[in-house]
Amino acid sequence: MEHSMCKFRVTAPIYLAVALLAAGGASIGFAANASPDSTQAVQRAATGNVRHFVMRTNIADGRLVYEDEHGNVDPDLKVRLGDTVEISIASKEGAEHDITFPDLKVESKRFSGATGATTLQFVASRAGEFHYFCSVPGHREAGMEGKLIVTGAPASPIAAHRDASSGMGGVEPAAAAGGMDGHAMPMPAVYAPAEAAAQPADPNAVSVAGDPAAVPPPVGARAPETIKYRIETDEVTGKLDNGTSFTYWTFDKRVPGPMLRARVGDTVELTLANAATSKMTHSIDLHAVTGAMGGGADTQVAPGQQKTVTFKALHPGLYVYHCATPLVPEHIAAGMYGMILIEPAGGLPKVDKEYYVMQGELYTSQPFGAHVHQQVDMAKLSAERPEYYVFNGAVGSLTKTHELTADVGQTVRIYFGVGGPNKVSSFHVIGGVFDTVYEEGSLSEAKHDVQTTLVPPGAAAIVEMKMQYPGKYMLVDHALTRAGKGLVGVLEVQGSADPTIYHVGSAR
Ligand SMILES: [Cu+2]
Repeated sequence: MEHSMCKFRVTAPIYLAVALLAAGGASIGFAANASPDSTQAVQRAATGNVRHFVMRTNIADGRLVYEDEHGNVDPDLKVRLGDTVEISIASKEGAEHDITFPDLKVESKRFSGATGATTLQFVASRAGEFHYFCSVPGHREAGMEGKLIVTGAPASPIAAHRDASSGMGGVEPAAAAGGMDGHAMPMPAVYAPAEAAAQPADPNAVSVAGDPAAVPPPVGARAPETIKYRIETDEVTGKLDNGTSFTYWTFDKRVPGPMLRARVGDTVELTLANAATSKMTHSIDLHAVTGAMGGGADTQVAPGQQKTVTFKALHPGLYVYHCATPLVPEHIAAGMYGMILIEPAGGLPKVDKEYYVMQGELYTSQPFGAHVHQQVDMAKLSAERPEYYVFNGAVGSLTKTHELTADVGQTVRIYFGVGGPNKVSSFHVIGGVFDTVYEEGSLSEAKHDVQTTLVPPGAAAIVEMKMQYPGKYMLVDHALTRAGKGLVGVLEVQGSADPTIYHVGSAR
């Protein structure tokens, strides 16, 4: 901050007079800080034409973008030095956005489908190329970035006059500008990207830990039919760990989202409803769907809206679903993944217990264990350096909040998947050997007697174990550093111990 202010004094003697005007009654940007004379001041600083741009946000080719009125994506905004730049901008797809010119210290207020269009206005009093982008975390990375190109020479002595003021050394630019014009100029706040101070954990954070026992009943031997599902996307302040909260984006307020279950040949009608309280667009791409980007393109749902797609389950197996709204890995890391099981004709062999477990990782600004409200760190997401690894959404989901249980003699089946978004799991149960593994979620072939099975992001495995000895069996990723970052679960098996299977001491 100190450094940037110094830099500002040396290099930017108020080249840019900024005023922001409200459109349609929406108050925006710096208007709240502007003096009643600010518009007047801008009029004096502006020496060129007023250049009006109508823009909107959209989702195009899997990216979040700005569009101009001709449909150009992330357009170059070309103006001449001294022009007044006026931008009217709206959220076409409904999610919350802004438009920020950090080099010029100009940013709009956040706007969404609910707020309607907003307008910002400023004078281009410095030549050059200046990036604009959306400062909502993840949106710039998802595609919302363009350039303002300011060309030409100063059209009046004002700029030269102001250049001369750069000799004022440590004088505050606002004071300098005010002195020159005899009016207080509206000084933009210093643009502060995501590096805001850590917020305290929210004491009202709710549990999003998915219950591993929340498995729909087996399909059995029935004929194909049409089944209907409705899932709601919700953005909730959830408990990531004791003393740590996080803003989760979820399917049905839990992580993973609900397990769906159908049989091959079924027609599945799926409605995705985005809660009115959401700030983001959300969607669903089911890996069990053939065509249409798994439903991802047709289910982009704005806050307060819903959309329905219908698909036929052509392939049996266990499939991941996830949100497919840019920036997709950001939505997945925030908790937007789940699984759909498509049973083969005749169903799966009967077992005593079925569980639903998914692994994911979180990229937070503060380190693992910090007692704060964790924010997403886009640089760590980009570098694939997570702070947390979790089963079912949160630290302790499968050790404290929920537990997997079985009795000696029972057969346990775990539907295991990796939401990721990035990390492969070496799924292992400490103390157990998988009697059967359906690798990669494929039911075409079973493997037997497996210690650890590899599950990539966006994939699944079905593992089965007949529990033959009591005790605590630990669910882990055998990349065991991750156990210290939250990734551990417990399967508690009760019953009598058979000493021929295991006992302490010498052979009898
Ligand atoms: Cu989403």
